[in-house]
Amino acid sequence: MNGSKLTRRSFFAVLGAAAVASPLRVLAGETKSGNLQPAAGRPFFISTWKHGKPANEKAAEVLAAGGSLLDAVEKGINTAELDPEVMSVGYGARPNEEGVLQLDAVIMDGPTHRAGAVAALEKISTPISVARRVMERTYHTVLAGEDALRFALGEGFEPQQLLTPKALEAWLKWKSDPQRRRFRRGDPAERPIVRPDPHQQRPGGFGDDHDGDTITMVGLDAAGNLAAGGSTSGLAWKVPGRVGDVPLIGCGIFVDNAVGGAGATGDGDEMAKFCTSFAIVERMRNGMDPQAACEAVLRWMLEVHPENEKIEACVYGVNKRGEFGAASIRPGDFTYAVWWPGVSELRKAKSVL
Ligand code: SD4
Repeated sequence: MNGSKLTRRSFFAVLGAAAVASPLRVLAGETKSGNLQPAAGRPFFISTWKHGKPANEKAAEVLAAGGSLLDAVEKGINTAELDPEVMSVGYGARPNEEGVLQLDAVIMDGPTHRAGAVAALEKISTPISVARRVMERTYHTVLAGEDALRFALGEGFEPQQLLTPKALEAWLKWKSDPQRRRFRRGDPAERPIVRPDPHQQRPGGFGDDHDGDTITMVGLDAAGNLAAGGSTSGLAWKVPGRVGDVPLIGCGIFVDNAVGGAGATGDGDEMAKFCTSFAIVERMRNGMDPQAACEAVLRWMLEVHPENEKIEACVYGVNKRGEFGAASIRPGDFTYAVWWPGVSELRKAKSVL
């Protein structure tokens, strides 16, 4: 056991050193759209936003230390959940319109094609870990609300206050804005859409800063197996009980171990209607490269709802060979992180507009 860990570690170290020492092209090919791709047979992680970089690095570390790919995805995403500066995931995220944090998370395992998710979970800082328990310790796929919390407590998770002073301050500011208060609960007729309207806000329809929203991650190990996960507080100031795209299997993330995986971030209320991650994997199954598949799904969203030109919709896909692509609808929207031995970096996705 120890011997195999050492072998794996040194294998990564050699690859890492080679990647740093050689021109990237020696180790990486290019897709038609110009995205560098890692060669097959090496681990690879891709995650959303700048907090995806430390998450990928943690995932790679867990895998190199002998953890499973699921461990890697879970622990990688835990880094964003536990970082109070990431105000859209886990501890310290922005609450719903009542000032309560309700979190969504999901995990999916390629080899067994099993998945687990939690929706509108309160008081638990690491919802992806609860999602994993749902997958591994129940027959079910998604648990929601109070009963998801009851399940988590039964599994030994500690309840805690997730609202940090910084998030409380942001919520109080939002709440005291007369323009926004009009749309609070109790006046549903005046609430055609939760404020801030994600169609109007830029940057940060999902909060006040940008380059940091939901985390979704797809991981590929050296054997070509896939796993994926996601965690989010969803839309800031959302209507209580709102469930976004992240915990809906095939929307926030999806993997098919024979084909590849995909993940999404952005306006989940709109993206969920297109099962974006599943749609990308299906296009890859039918022969598209990941970049073309991502762009095709976003173009489909625009064809069906032309007003989607205003929304933040960001996606990525990776196939079993480790080729990857990423795209957003609007220019400049999407920063994502990639990791493979010797490389850990942020990239800007192409837009379809
Ligand atoms: C949601 N898709 O709950 C998430 C939000 C998000 O970047 O991804 N923000 O709608």
